[in-house]
Amino acid sequence: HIITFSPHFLFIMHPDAMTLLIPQCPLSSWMLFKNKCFLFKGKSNEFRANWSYARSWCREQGGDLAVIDNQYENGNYLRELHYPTWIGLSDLVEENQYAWSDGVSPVLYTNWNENEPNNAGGTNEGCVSMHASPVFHGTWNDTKCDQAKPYICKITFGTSHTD
Ligand SMILES: [Ca+2]
Ligand SMILES: [Ca+2]
Repeated sequence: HIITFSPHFLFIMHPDAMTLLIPQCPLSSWMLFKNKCFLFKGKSNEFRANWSYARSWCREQGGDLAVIDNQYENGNYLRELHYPTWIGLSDLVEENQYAWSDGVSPVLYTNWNENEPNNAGGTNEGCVSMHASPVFHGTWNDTKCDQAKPYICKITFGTSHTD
């Protein structure tokens, strides 16, 4: 018997009074990966946005831009990566101090491409995207925040975003 429903967990009361917690993503378009739901927005060219808009959009869904914590997780996104794609990392708050846009996740892992981050051409590149080209596939690049790109949102279980 289903007794209650929350955005992220389905609570089921087993006949033997054993309660099961089954992680649920908010909509079927979100995919469950370990303790996160993620949504790849714009992968088929239908929609692209600058980094700030992308972050706002993800927050409106109750999440934030993607946080990537390890190589395994980074690899999980690559199957759908066809164009340089925003993730939640930036150095907008303090130059050269890269932080995740949810404001709480520590930077546990980075996958910079060779010679990145580089503020290319002496410009202030502040937002991070994943390369989609065959050669640099899945590596990270600091780039200009006002470029329109696909993006990845995440919702992490056990946290809620308050802004
Ligand atoms: Ca920078
Ligand atoms: Ca760069």
